[in-house]
Amino acid sequence: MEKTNWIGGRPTGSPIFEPNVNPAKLDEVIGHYAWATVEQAAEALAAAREALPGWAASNPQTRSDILRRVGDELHARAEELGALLTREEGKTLREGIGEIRRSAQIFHYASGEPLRNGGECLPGLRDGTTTMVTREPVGVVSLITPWNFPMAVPAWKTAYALAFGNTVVLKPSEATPGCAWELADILHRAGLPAGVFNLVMGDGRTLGPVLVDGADAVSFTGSPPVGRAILERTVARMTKVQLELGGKNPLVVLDDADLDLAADIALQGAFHSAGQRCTATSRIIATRRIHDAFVERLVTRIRAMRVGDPLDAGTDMGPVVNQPQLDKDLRYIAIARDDGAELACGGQRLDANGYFLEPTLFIGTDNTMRINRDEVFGPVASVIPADDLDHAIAIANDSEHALSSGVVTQGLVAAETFRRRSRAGLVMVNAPTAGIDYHVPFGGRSPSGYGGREQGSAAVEFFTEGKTAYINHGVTA
Ligand code: UN1
Repeated sequence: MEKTNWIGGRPTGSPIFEPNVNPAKLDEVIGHYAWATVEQAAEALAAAREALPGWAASNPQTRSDILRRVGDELHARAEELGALLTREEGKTLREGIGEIRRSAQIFHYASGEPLRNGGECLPGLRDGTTTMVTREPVGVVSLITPWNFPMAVPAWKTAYALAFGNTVVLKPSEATPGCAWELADILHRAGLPAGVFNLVMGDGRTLGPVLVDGADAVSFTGSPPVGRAILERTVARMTKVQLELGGKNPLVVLDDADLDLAADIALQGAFHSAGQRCTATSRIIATRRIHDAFVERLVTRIRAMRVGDPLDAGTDMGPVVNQPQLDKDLRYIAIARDDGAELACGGQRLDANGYFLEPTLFIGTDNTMRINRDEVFGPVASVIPADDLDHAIAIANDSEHALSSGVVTQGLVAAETFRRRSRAGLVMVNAPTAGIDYHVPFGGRSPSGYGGREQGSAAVEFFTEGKTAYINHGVTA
């Protein structure tokens, strides 16, 4: 099965087609996907540029209807597309279907934005004048998305970009082009005019510079080094840029926590989706009094996890996404042991016909160890002991990352103290650090995030430009 790019409303082939391989069954090829050339990326930008005036001026009802239809189709096909997502990315089928449903909800929510996109009207300070503050599309936007949420991240960037009248070139991760291709297909059948949305699949190093240089705005979710390279290019051209980068997310478990709840929350945050979420829990900070009892509960739960084919209903954790990621996970497991961390469970690769790794927990770690500094992006977490709330907050905030954080406590004062003092963009109280709602702003503080939050009420900031008008109509009565 060959899947092409979408440029100017047309399926467009390429000299290069690459296989998309199931990380749970390495002999299973899901399809062959066209890798766009640099020239094709430029053509996609040109098509988006040509389509911009028409789409920017389109009736809000037209935009709303198209986005709603996209959401409807995603809902209707959630099981089928969830299975595709699972086969290309490796998260469990329940998570895959959940991600498609979430993407549908994102399109439905965003379908209201064209109608809600109001402004402000204020009296001018000179007699007989009024000022109006309105919003306009930014223009052509390049959206560059990661493999770990192959439908949800393309959905939440694309839905808002289109809602506010921008035209789009989307480049999904080369590891998971399947969901983005389906999204492109659905968008076109939902009635999107040619060129409003373009899909170029392939290698980021080749296509990235063209896509970044040719856009009016760039929204990227992915690794910190790539984010920094994009930032430098966009700053030089004064292009609007939004980056969602790494996390090293702490979960604090306090003396008064419900320890079963804490263990459930830690397990979900650290190991669901095989830990491959920028919001995943990787540093579990437990106060000394409950440390051993908490670790015992967590280890029991980890040992009970069934790792295997993510399409099987009984599976709790699938494979990691590919060989480089598996290598990185194993490298960090070795580094942690070398640095003196104690392996509480896991640590081994499983079945060689897929990239399966045991869920892995280290104890006896401190916050200076590399396992607690660098983002691993796999099913690997560690426990750091702390004296009390103040000490735990100091450890939680001592990181180069500031995306998500969590606290487990039954105390209102401790929870509110943590909420205020945590230096993260997201704070979870008695809830996992990962797993977000689609209707509220999402993102981290620098350097985990840059250029404003995504989704909910925040999306309008990035995907529009403001205009302030002064109107001298002369009417004072
Ligand atoms: C979630 O925690 O549900 O790449 C979403 C990521 C984030 C999305 C996290 N952009 O993991």
